[in-house]
Amino acid sequence: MQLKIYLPKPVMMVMALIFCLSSLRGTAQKLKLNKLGYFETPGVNVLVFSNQYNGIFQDEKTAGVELIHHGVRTITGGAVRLQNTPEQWDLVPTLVNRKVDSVNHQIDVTMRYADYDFDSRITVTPKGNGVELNLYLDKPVPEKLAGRAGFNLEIIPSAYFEKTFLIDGKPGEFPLYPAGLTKMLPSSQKIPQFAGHSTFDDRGRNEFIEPAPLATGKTLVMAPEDPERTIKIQSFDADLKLFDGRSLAQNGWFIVRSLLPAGKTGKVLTWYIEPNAVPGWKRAPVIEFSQVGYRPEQQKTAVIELDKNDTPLQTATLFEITPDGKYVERLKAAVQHWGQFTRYNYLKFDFSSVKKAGLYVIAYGDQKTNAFPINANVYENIGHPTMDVWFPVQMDHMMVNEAYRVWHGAPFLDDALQAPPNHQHFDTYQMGPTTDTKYKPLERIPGLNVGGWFDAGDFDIETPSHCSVVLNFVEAWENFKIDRDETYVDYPTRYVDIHRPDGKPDLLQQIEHGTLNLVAQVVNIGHPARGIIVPNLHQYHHLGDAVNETDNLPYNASLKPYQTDGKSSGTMDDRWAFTTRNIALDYQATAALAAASRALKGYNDTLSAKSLQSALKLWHEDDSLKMHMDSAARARNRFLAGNEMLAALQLYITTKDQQYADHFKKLIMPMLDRFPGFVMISALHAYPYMDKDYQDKIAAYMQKYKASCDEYDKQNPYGVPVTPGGWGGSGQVINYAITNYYANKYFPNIIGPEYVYKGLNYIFGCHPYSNLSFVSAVGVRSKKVTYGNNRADFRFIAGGVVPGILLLKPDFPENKEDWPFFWGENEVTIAGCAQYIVLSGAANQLGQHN
Ligand SMILES: [Ca+2]
Ligand SMILES: [Ca+2]
Ligand SMILES: [Ca+2]
Repeated sequence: MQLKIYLPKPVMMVMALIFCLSSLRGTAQKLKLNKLGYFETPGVNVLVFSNQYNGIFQDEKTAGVELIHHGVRTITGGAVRLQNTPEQWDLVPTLVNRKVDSVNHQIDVTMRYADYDFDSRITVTPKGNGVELNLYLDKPVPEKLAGRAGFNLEIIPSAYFEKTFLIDGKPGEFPLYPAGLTKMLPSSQKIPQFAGHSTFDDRGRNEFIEPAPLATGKTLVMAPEDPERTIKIQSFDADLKLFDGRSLAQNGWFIVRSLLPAGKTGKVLTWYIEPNAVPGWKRAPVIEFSQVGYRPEQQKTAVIELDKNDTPLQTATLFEITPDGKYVERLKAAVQHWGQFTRYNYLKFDFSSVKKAGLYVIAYGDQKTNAFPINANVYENIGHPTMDVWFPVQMDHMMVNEAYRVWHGAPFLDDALQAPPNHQHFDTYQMGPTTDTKYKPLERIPGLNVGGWFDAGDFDIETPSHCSVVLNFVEAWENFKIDRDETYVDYPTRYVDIHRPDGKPDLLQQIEHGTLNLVAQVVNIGHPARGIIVPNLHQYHHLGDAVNETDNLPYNASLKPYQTDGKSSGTMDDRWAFTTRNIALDYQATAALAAASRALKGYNDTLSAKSLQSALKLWHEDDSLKMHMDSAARARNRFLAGNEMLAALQLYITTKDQQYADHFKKLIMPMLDRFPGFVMISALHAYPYMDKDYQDKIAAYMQKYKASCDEYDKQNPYGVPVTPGGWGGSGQVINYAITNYYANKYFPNIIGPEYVYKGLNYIFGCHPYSNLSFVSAVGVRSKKVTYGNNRADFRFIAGGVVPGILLLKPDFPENKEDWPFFWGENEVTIAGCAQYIVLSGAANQLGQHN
């Protein structure tokens, strides 16, 4: 931000830069240990294991020693690691102990590799204009790790693209694309990856790749040309080596590393790390608003996010942009102080009084936002990219074409083999001690290569998500009559064409596509599978056309690996069906199948009938299976009661048989008492179908529910649930807005439409960190970098909804737009997108009711 004032003329620019580098540099303040347990000076925060490796998907690049540099998290993963460029599934240390010593201004952590009985300790303390990091060993590096274990810092490549470095004074440049040297080593030298899996397809050659360093020396200065990114690292003992992890994995980072010496104990490594701090630096304010715009009658409040050292201005201004390009002031008003949330201070600018249709910008200080509309129809198109493009691209077992582009061929025609018992899969699927099917381990289960969607950025059939998608789509079909036709689907040729009407509503076609796979599971397996997924880790991280994740030929044990007879192959790459039976999943599938049977009636009567048959079969079997469960087993199965309730409700709506309504009421009432926020949406779904007694009971809850909604206004400036965890909270906000749509529909005097608009505004840009819409290609400015299956291209698939804001401990909200590979921030999922379709329908109906 500060540099901008030096940039009006090219000549001044050089002068100014020299001034800037020479005068601003020497005066940086020393880092201080703050109350939140990290080292801080304006522009530089050094975190030492404020965040830990949580182990769900191994290395999530949000742990260890980290740097937030002028508002951007540029370094993570500072820890003892066992590879030059560790991949996601390489071993990570566990944190044994973390001590924050506020007297001596030191953070001290002990980490452990249990597999190698290897402990190490680092201390970090401010020194000069940076920090000193010391590494201690009580016992020497274990023999197996000698020459392997080192201290690594990981640097996000996107922050150093088009920038340079000096190593011992010698110049170099950070590569935009990996093209460094690598060498092959025998597998015997490889440190095994997590649980014996391997990310590398060595084609049977028993070898692995090791990247060579880009540069080696004792002093590394990164980006000396950019004061906001300049970092100096000095090692006083071992060499510093700079690596590029992207040669092994597209989500790899730049790594700076020193090997730990063999045979030594005590202090074995000292680094001095000096991230430059631009004196007096303050993060530029972020003006947060809905990129989709606003209806004239709705409340319109921008949230302005300020650096905690920034002094708030008194006012903000709304300009209208006229047809001849003039900015005409329509409102200048005082901003209200909301207070602090995470690390920022927040102001609010209310421009609700402006109701005239037109294009507007918000100005605060010397900043103006991009233009956005106020108009009655702003929500009209918000669901179209998701239904027209995103869902077709996710369609499994089909070729998907869009104009001149083929998104993917028809994949996974070799589905699927029976997963063996007692198997833990790396995508969290699990097989118990029995298969619960008639098939032998690795025997082919027929009939599964039909329908379904790729789960998310990966390509598995995730059955619980499928059930949730089908339920959401039926809800959108029945409540919002979304009958748009922009997709062509042809099953005989397995061909999907985007932007090509075929006379059939796309929403029904998607319901059909999901139901085809669910019914195939129940018919061929006997019950729903937890999921259908590739068995090998070296397949799972697949990027590119899904048709190549397997060879698309059924496995034939009589052939050798990589050998084929044209019809089958000897490569064990077919997906596995994880079939251990789970009654909670059965109930969820029952609900989805019962709902689908209604929507498909009159469209695909055969599938509709099979769907209801499958639902009833599961319901009756589960009734008897449940008898064998003791209360402890029931309690362990935490989704059991909730899903049983969903199944009862959907069976009732479909069959009108009173026993299901009674069952539903019996289940929901105690849950409504215990988890009102979680269950309210189901309670409201049921509302129009239930008797007066039920409706009165729900009405009695609504004041309490409203009070719980109003709490959010006290928790954060957005007035919606902003949740912590390893996955951003867009889904919770969308669920909140949909719940409030129904609450507003049935109880308009208690829950006003603003409880829905707040959720819409948040998703479309009025959220922390940036003001981008979290739905790609929806709103004037939206996410252009997401974790879809095209993430290696740093692009998006239109209509994808990202999880959004990750709240990193202790106080840093983040959603990267120059780095797609944080799934917790950027991974688009079928369940999230289907829920968003319901919200898009609700937003449009909300307009009609008001
Ligand atoms: Ca998955
Ligand atoms: Ca269609
Ligand atoms: Ca195959």
